[in-house]
Amino acid sequence: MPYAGTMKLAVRDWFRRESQSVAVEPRTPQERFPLHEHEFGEIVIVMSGNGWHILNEEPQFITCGEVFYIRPEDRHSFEQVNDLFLTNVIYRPSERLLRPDRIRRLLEPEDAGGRRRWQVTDEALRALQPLLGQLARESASDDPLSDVMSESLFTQLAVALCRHRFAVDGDDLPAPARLGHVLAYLRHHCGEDVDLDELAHRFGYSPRNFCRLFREATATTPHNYLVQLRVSCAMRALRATTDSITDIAFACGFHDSNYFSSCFSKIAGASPSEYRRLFHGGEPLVGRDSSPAPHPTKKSVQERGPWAPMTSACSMSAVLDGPSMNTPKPGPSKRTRA
Ligand code: RM4
Ligand code: NI
Repeated sequence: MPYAGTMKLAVRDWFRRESQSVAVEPRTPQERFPLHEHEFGEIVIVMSGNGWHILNEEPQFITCGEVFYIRPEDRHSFEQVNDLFLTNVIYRPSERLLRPDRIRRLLEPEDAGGRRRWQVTDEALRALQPLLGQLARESASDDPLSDVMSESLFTQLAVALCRHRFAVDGDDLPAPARLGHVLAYLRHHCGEDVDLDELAHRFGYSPRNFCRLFREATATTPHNYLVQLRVSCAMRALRATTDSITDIAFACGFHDSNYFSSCFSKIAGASPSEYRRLFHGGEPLVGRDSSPAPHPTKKSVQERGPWAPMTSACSMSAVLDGPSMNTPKPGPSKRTRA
């Protein structure tokens, strides 16, 4: 059994009492966290920064505004985190407001087609802060009434997320979400040539402002974000197809397979062919670090400092050097997406 021995986070370690069904776990920042599943459900809201989230074997490069609904049976881990600030809202069904059918209807309405990865706009993220703050305070309180209050706030949160979320890989974004538009555009078009200066201009940013605001929110540069997206696209293709590595490099927006291999190895800790081999040998991962991920410990919510700020300090780590991705390279002509 490939998953025998996966760590399971237990209700008794993460909830304060039997009657509690919602708790908030701010991660400021989220450290690397090994593969695990839970006895409870989890809403992960990415407040700022970036990192690799492996969800049911699929590596995803994530950044601010993304929202995940993690089911108890899902397995996930966080790797290569870079100022990644999250708010985790963990929940389990109760006899009161949060009956299982109700949770399901709120978090996974039928018209959502089973999607669990979403994005909310920067505006919506800001608007959610007071609600998340109140939920954090209530769920940390000893007052028994706060259990019901937390459930009710959770319901509000679920509705607010439902109203404001949009598909992470879609093109139809609400108007005020400028940075969200840019992130979604990059996710959607990372296999194509992307001119970042032109993109900034199109969304009304000056080139300098664009880089600064982008880095404040995501802890990385637009260029590096694009590289990481292209590598995650390549990881998917290496796992799901038998296409040649060169074809995959081109289909994922690289113009030079050596440059692709070097970016890939830096991020994945394995060359593309090794990665493919390891995956088919049952060892999928990203950034196989020599140091083991720290074993997680439960710290109580009160021990943790104030509420996560919206933006983290601007960190420039993880900027990959290499030729600019939007300059056409000599060599084989660009192929179309596989
Ligand atoms: C961890 C990590 C896990 C989450 C627990 C509650 O730091 O974010 O995904 O399940 O907290
Ligand atoms: Ni988790």
